Amino acid sequence: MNKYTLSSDSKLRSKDFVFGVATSSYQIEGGINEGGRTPSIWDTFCNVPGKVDNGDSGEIACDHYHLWKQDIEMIADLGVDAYRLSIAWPRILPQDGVVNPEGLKFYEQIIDECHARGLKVYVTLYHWDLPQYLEDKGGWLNRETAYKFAEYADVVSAHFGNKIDVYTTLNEPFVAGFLGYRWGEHAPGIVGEKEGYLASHHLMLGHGLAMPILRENAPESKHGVVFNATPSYPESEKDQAAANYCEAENFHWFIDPVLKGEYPSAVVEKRQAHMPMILEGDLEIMSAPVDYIGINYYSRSVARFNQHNEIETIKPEGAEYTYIGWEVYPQGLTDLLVRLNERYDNLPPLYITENGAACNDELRDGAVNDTQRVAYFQSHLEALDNAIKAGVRVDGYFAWSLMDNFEWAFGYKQRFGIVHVDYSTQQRTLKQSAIAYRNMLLERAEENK
Ligand code: IFM
Repeated sequence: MNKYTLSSDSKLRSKDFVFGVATSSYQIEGGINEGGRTPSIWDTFCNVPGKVDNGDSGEIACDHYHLWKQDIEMIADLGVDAYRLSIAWPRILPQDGVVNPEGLKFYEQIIDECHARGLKVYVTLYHWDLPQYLEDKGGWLNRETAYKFAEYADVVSAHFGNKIDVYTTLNEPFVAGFLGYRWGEHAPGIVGEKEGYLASHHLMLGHGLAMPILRENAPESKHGVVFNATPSYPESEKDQAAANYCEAENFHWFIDPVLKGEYPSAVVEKRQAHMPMILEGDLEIMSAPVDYIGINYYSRSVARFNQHNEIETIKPEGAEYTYIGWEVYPQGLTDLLVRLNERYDNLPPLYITENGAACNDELRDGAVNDTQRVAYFQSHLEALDNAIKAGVRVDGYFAWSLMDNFEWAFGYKQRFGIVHVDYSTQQRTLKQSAIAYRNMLLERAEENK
């Protein structure tokens, strides 16, 4: 397929709908010891044997620290409207309270180059690279880190102001809180039920503390937060409560404080012994109004009660899976968006801030014919359009990811890029999925002339 096709009445054809590509700092930058940056928890974690496949790390990654200019040219050539990136906290504040002008300059030149090429800039402040000096004081288990995050948000937004078109406080607090501090699969590798809930409470508190600061410093920009959300389905009718609980714990726990000013009662009851200390006023801070919510969607989960009446998730037989082992389930995107719209009366406009697939790509004769990924994007764009037609307001869509990069605990083996990266030469090659994206966007631009 040379081009994703949009139906003649597709809402995605509108010139106001934002199409973009997304990346994050630790996954692409490299240059970990350059420009005054100090270590983040991911540098430390990657050095622990056995934590990351193949002993990989973000030390060099896509060398975007040096190749940023050509990468932005490549993004602009795709014909997208926007680029979603993240800022590495330890580049901006390499020591507690010390601002690094070189770090600010690095991002400033990227933002300027994007604007010069007509791209809007969506910046995430926290995509998991917490400065190690804060982890040494307890990281997200320490309430103080939420206040440190607000200080960091202040430094960035005071410097850039309205120049950043869209600010995101956190990317996927579920992953940062639960994979990092509950299950130990991500940095800093802490395992503990109480710890997971405490860290996630402090993450959301940090989000809430940052919101008024961002608004003050960048009154014309938009401000919000990004969640990963996996809709759950019951294996059979008797498992409906299991599926409901999975959604409550995996994403209502994070979104409800923002949109309802409370934690979901199902989780509070079931995890009573592990609830964090919630101070008076915390939920009020966390529920500061947001201009948008970003949703990262990849797949669904299927839940059931096992013989001990415990909830477990299963992998349905006969379903299609990507190389990373995630089920391809486009209907889940429609269902998820419709469910969110039904659950929250005050749902702000949404963006799909990430969607994509990790496939077993092969570069042959200078081309990557990533048919599974192409089909994945086509079906998910249709699923998104169906949700919009069903009444959900979604203002944009970002493909994850611009290019292959450091896929956290999976290292470089899992490739999510629409652009192939040869890590030995840093050569970038547009995969068929990128070409199809570009052709769709070219056609849309023609139509909207
Ligand atoms: O690569 C990640 C990204 O950093 C956050 N969302 C999910 C992606 C795929 O795992």
